[in-house]
Amino acid sequence: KETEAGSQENKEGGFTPGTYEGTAKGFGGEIKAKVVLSADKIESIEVTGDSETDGIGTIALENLPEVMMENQTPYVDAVSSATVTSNAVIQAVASALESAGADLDALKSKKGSENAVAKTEETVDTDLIIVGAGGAGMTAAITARQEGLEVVLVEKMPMVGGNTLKATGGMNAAETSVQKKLGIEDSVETFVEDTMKGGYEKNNRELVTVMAEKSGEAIDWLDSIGAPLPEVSFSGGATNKRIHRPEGGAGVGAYLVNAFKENVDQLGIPVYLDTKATELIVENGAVTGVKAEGKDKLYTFRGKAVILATGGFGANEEIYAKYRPDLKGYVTTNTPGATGDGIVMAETAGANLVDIDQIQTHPTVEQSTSIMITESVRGGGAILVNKSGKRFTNEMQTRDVVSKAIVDQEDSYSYIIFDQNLRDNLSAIEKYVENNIVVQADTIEGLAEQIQVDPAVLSQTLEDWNTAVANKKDGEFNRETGMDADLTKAPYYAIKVAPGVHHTMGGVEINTSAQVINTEGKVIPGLFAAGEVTGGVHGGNRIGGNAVADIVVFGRIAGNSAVEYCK
Ligand code: FAD
Ligand code: MEZ
Repeated sequence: KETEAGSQENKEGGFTPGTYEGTAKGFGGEIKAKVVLSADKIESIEVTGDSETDGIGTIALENLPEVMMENQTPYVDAVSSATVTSNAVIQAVASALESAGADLDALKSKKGSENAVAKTEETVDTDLIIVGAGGAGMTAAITARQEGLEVVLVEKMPMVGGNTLKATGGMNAAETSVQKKLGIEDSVETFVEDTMKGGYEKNNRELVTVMAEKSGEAIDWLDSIGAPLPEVSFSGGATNKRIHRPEGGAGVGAYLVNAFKENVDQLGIPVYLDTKATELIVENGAVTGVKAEGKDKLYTFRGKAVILATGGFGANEEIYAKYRPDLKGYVTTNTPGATGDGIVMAETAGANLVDIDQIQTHPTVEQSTSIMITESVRGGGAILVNKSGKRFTNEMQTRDVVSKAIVDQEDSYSYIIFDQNLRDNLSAIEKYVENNIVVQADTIEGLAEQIQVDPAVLSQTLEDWNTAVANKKDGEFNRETGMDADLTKAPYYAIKVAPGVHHTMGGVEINTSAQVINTEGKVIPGLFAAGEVTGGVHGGNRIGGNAVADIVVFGRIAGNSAVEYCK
């Protein structure tokens, strides 16, 4: 514990020995962290839940060195399951360490110096280095390897997937073989115009056009690698049914990541996990490699080209609150790895940044767990009501508009209401039930009582809504999509929601070949980028379903462009 001014190096250890406890709200209940400290190290961390949150588990002792500091928040990367890398676990451990008086910054630098002493150096020679094993990175890797390049993937987390793993609603694509089969009329032009309108025309139209034009073949490519998306629904801001998802309404992200990883493994692409890229190597103006820090090694990856696929910075409050101070204190839907490292590395190598202040909130996030309630629930027919039990907006507008509508309600929250029929058709909902964030009742009145709204008002709201669905006319708010099914099949469900930080639209400037552009408007030789690390596609507001389209389309383009460049 560094209590007074003075240098940390003068101290042996750094803790006051003892057992310290911290708590945080999460998983519908309370998370407790018990941290045992000796003078110079953390001996153990145990994270448990109460009756509501039972089964959180214990973090293994051998993983303790992995208590890292990200943005001055301890991030327990020992916990690799998506459910428990929740902010609640992180906050509980942080609060225990803080009650021990531990200086989190000092702990970070202490760990850094410990690592530096222990680490050996290794140089890896290859053709193409891809930083970030999320959706864009793995798509690019598969594409480039299929064309014969030697490829390595460098991933700072202990698992692949990034934010892609959390994607739920689906992937937008127009004029697809799937839409044709289902008799859905749509066009590339409408896709472009919806995206430009949703992004307040701030988007780079050339990039948007490429995404829309190549989205149909991207759906076929996914099919060819074992990841068909055979169902199509509505997302906010889309004129037509365009968001493609797995059978049964399962979350799209985990499904795609599984398929990507299988292909990566089959193609023999090495994945360096727990390996954080720290710097791009630039020689004679061209990018030729990456420096990275692994658990016990310092790597120099040397090649002919680099693709940055490091995602956005939606988990980095320090950065997003700098651009959007109003978002300080918001929960985030993002994984802890979304800290914007690639943007910083690219900028250091001369890249131009675009739309960096454009940050999106998702309107329906359960606040104690940061679990996002997919837009597909509204696309499938759910409504939003305020604490009086009344609808207050067209739920299918773009997410910036719906987020604002929720924030403008008394106490700035809303309930999303749906029925058994909707649950039956959208298996993504089961995760919400498993996490105890769903209130359920056999009647609407019973549901109203549980969420403490006037039963007569909620019943009238549902009756009016079901009439609007039957007449295909929402006189109150002019909703036109997501009205295929009424809400009449018991049991009825409600989840309390409010907005959370969700997507960072800005990033590294690229051209339509996914080449990175410098501040003088010229291509940086050897450097490509794809996915949320880039800016330009989504402009001032991303349409739901467009990020997965972006990562698959531009992941493939980046892979192919790198192949051409390397050859
Ligand atoms: P990521 O998938 O985030 O991958 C980036 C990877 O880079 C990560 O694994 C990260 O750990 C790694 N990395 C970062 N820095 C370094 C470094 N220094 N060294 C090595 N590795 C590094 N979009 C849709 O279109 N449809 C949806 O249904 C949808 N649902 C979503 C639901 C949630 C809860 C969230 C958070 C997002 C959702 N999105 C959705 C958005 C979409 O998932 C993301 O924008 C997209 O998946 C980003 O993909 P990516 O490959 O660019 O980045
Ligand atoms: O694109 C998204 O972020 C999206 C569709 C999220 C969701 O609501 O499922």
